Amino acid sequence: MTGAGAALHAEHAWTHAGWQHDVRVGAAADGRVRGRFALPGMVNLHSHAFQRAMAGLAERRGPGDDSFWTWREVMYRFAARINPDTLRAIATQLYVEMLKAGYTHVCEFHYLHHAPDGEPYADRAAMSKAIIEAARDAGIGLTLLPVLYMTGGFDGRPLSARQRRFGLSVDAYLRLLEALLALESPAVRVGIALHSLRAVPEGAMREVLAAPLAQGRPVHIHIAEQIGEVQDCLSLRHARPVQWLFGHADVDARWCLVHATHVDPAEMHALAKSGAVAGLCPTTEANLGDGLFPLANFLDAGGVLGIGSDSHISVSPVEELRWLEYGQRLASCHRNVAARKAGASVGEALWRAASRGGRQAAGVPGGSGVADWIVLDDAAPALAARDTSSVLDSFLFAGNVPLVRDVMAGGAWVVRDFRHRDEDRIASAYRAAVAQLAGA
Ligand code: NGQ
Ligand code: ZN
Repeated sequence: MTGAGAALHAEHAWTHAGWQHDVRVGAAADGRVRGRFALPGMVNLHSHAFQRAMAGLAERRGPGDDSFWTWREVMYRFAARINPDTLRAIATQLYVEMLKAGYTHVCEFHYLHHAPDGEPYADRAAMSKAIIEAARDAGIGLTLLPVLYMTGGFDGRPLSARQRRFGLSVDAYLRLLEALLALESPAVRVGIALHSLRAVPEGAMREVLAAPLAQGRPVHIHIAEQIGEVQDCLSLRHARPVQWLFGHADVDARWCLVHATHVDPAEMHALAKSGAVAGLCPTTEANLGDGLFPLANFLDAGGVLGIGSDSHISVSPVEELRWLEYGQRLASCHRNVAARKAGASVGEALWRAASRGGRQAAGVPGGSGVADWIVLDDAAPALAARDTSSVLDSFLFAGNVPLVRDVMAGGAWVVRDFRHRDEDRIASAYRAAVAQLAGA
């Protein structure tokens, strides 16, 4: 923390050690912001950026009972129209929205590798580079997770026509990983991802996890989101998905198990004990009808969690954390679930857990060198007469007026007075891209 020329001067700044007072951070290279309450920026640990542009377009009932699987068909049809230019425009707008909402880093779980017909682009990293350019343009920290996707189901069936553009062999995957590692910088990290147990055969999983390039990096996987996949896994692999994964991989703190919705008590304890992050995406999980993660028992077992906006039906850490808590209240008929000790604040418990787990999942260090801050709106009525004991609860639970006024990401102010530094240009490019997709 630096002195008089600081970029941020907060009356109260919330750190992992608790609230600190009269805090000055960074050098004032691009101006100084003063505020009453500053919080560390949130990590969004799970994103499929292209899906932002279809948010709201799958809310009309189809001919039968709609489900995750019917939504996926709509999503596949939409994905089939995305190219590197539209991906860049959508992702840049999405990342601006994330910053304005209080996310300062995003883990992009990226599997749209090839052209719509399944043929690789001349530059096989063209789509990944569109993501990197988007993050740089918006000014958000990025952990790019190129995804291995090989099969259409647990039975090893080939990819469907619409899935072909996701497909990579292990060799092609490792070549892509190598190309992306060369693009790493302080703002861009690279991890690895297995789409799901449905999409990655056991042998391929082992090869990728054993590859020298993969060592020491975050490993993300979608798991046990839907009951149907638990049933398929049981019938073909004779174990539940999380149980199978723990039996076949060394799951440790490098891992992020995205969703992990349907876990039995033994799986939940194994996950908590492993130190892996449970990557919870409450608004998407609600939107897709996934189910509820056993939050209270997981927290009591010492489990690590983080949040993601996944399909981007909503882009707000406030909404993710609020619905994480509200889902539990609705299901259990109790209040204040995420706060596990008498006197504890739910808002603080949620923000602390999700920022710690998010950083772990993203592979970015936390601690005193943090250059990612959000400053809340001093003038907001919802925060009137709040102090350090109540501000996080009011921030997360009191209404829907945006309360994030300024955002510093990677040491630079990217949002000042509710405006992103380039939001008009980026929104126009986004509108043009979406108009083009609608006409495509
Ligand atoms: C995805 N999304 O990869 O975008 C997935 C749907 C799948 C979520 N699971 C596709 N929320 O899981 O096969
Ligand atoms: Zn996902």
